[in-house]
Amino acid sequence: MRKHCTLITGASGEIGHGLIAKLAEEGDAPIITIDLKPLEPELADRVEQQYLGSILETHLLERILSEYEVVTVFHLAAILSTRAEFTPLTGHQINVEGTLKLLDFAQAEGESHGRAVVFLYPSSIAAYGLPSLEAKAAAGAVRENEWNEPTTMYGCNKLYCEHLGRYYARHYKQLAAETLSGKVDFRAIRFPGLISAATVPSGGTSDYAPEMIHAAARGEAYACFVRPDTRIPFMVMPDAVDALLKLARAEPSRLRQMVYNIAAFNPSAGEIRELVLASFPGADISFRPDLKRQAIVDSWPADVDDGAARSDWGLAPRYDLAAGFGEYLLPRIRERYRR
Ligand code: AKB
Repeated sequence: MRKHCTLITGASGEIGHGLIAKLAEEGDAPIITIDLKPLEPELADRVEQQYLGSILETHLLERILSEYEVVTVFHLAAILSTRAEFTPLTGHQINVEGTLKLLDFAQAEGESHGRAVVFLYPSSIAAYGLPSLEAKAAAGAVRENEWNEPTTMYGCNKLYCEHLGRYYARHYKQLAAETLSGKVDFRAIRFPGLISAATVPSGGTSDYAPEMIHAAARGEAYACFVRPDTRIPFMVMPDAVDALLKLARAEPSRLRQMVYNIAAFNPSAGEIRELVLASFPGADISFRPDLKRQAIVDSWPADVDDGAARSDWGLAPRYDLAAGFGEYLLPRIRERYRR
């Protein structure tokens, strides 16, 4: 008999870090992971099996299919927005072809064990594309179906994969004699910029916020690559992980859509600097905008309407900006760099 489990791809990345800790603590099902990089030893102890390799390797997925009955997939593996602009074809390969492989894997699992596999997909505010600062200011809190014209490869990949997820869930092989759809229960969250005390991101364009905070805590100078007035939504990692788990566990009948915005606060880069200075008074934080990365962040909304997530599956971030800094980031980051 194959064993029930939860599969996490891209497990050694930022979200994986928090997710493994929380899932292992709750102990619902054994966790198996796929990543190119091994997990840190402390996390490795909490998973049943690590598969080292790429999500594009068919033999890895086939091995998992033969050994495990995967009940839930958290498909976190991705190449983020800045990195994908330097290597768009690789970005497309990992972000789109990789997701297609995982959706196909989930379909095969669902067909073999007869129940829908819950497939959690972290999409992004990068799925939006506002054409100008005027449009961004006028748009306010954008809804899921507005401004879906991303300017980055990563944003295009995320938006398209949301459609692929919907296809697998509702329309897969619609001309076949028997109904094959319904074996993938696709659920996506459009994440804002994320800030973790445990990890520093790399390859993203919302990275200026976590980079600024971590640099100050390490006593290093930081030149922020966007203007002080730049504003996008953010959330701290524990709330991001809670949101993923809440959506994963939501009753299907409550979900009126497949893709949900979420956010917790939306400070400007200047406001983040002020907060960091209040905690690290000597911090050397300046602004040296990189016009090209700035243009990407300017195309993302200043705020998102996450009313659907709140009413359908109870999104309720615990941390606003002040609590995120005071109760989560600062104590944990101070502790981290004191060691
Ligand atoms: C990035 O900056 O690429 C990501 C994102 C906003 O999805 N953090």
